[in-house]
Amino acid sequence: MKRNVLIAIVVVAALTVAANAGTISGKVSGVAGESVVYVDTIAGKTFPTPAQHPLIDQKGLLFQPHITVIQAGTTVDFLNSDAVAHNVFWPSVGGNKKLTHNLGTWPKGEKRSFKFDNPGAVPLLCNVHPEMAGYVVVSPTPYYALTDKSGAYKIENVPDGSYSVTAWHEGAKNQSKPLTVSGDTKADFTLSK
Ligand SMILES: [Cu+2]
Repeated sequence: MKRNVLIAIVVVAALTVAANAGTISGKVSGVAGESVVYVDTIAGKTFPTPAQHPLIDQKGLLFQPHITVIQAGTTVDFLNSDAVAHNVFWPSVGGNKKLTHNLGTWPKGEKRSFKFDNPGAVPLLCNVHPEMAGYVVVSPTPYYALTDKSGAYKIENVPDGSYSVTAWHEGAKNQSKPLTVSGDTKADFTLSK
C-alpha cells in the first residue's frame, strides 16, 4: 500500500514537471539553408557549464560541421584532419570586434581548444585558405536549436515563461522577438539581409 502511494506521488510529480515545460517550434524563412534559434539571456538565471566539448573538424578544406551551436561557457575542440596546415581565427563575436582571436595554425592530427563565454555568432576563418568559413553560434541559454535545411526547428524542455527569442542566419540580420512559452509554443521568423 505504502509503495503504491509512493508510486502515485512520483507519477504526479513527473506529470507536474512535464506540464511546466514545453517546446518552442516553428520555421525560419526568407533564407536558404540552416539557421539557429535560441532563447536570449534570462535575467537572474545561470546555467551549469556543459562538460562535453563539441568538435569542429577542418577536413577537405571545410569547417565540419559548418555551423555549431553551443551554450555559453562551452569549450570547443578544433581538430585539423587535413594533410595541410590550417589556421583558426575569428574577427568578432556577436559583432564585437574587440573579441577577435587567433587560435593559431597547426598540422594534421592536432587539436586546440577554446572556451566561448560571450554569446553571439562567431565567424570562423582560416588565414591559410580564405575560402574556408564556418560558424560557432554561442547561445546564452541551453535552449537552442539548429534548423533543418527547410528552416524547421524545435527547442525541447523550455520552462514556461516569457523570453526573448533570436533567430540567426549567416546571410541575414538577426531577428529577436518576445515570446511567452506555455507548453508547446510556436514561433516563426522571416529573416532578411
Ligand atoms: Cu585552412
